[in-house]
Amino acid sequence: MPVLADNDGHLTMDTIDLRSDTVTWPTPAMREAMANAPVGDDVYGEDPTINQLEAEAAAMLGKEAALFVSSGTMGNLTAVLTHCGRGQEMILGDLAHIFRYEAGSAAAFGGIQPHTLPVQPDGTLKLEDIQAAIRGENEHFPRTKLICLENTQGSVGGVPITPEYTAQVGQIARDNNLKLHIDGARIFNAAAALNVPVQELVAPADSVSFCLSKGLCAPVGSILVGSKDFIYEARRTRKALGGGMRQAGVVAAAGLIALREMTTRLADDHANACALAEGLAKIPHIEIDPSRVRSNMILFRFAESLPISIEELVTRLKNDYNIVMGGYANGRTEIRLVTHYWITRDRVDHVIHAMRELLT
Ligand code: TLP
Repeated sequence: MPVLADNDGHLTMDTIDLRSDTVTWPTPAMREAMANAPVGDDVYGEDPTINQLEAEAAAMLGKEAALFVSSGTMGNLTAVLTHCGRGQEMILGDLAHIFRYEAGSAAAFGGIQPHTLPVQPDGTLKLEDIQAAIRGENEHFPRTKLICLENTQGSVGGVPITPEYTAQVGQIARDNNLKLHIDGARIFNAAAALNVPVQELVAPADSVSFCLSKGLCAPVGSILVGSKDFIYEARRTRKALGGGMRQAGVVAAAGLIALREMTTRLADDHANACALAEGLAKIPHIEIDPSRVRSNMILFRFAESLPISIEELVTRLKNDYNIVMGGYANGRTEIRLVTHYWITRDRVDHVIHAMRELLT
């Protein structure tokens, strides 16, 4: 996600940082848990905090096993490399994070060919497109192995994907002997937005990766879940990628708090995103449809009538109001703002106030 302006590297806890939920600081409870975490060597399987985190994560997602990885990108890459061999194909959206923002890692490290389909405004891939993209057996064709969905779908504005749709894609996968992976970086946001248990959202998937380090506030880490056999293989893949960690219980301790305490409060972030969008909609030169806000993301445009350049506006927001604003989404046509734990309602009000002062 390209950023609008470089910050000077001096962001403080007072800064209102709307660029992403990846910017969230760990909470005081997380820092304390990290300091006191029991640890061991996780490559030997001996870190009690990691083992606890993996067990709780698997149970929460309704899968047999889990693997702690360093990032969402590593979770997705580990999954894709475990499911697919060289020269094989994965079907995924043309706006998928795996396709757009993961440095071509599946191609670079796995020789895996992406077969992209247009992401619809509701975040889905058309079922008929998926069906048509699956290759038949023919020596000319790559073999299709995997379908990837993203939930919430980031590039269309954090749209949650329903369990009904996911079940339909899961059925197509099973009928064609394919695997289904969900990039669930924000799967708990999706569950909160749809008000359904997270297990239901991911039940049709063979693997799911989700991030502890976004709206859940942990400083580092993601989790990959799936069957015992899949996670056994994924552990080898992670090792091959250099992702085997040692006394990483220090960071997993924050992950446990993320899972236990932060997954239940995400509706607050969604309500704040709605309030922010509604406030911005009343300000001149801003084009926004608040009804598009479905989770913790807001996409909007500045009108051509904007009296100052976007770069100048961003600089003034930072210098005069301590607000760090978004990145471009969708090829510089829209700007993205993301709410999270540190964007409280009074901070939302401050952002609306600042924008109104600068634009009227
Ligand atoms: N997304 C980041 C940027 O990379 C764009 C953000 O600010 O939203 N899947 C999805 C759907 C993601 O949004 C992200 C991060 C990832 C995977 C990768 O996670 P990390 O950054 O931990 O590798």
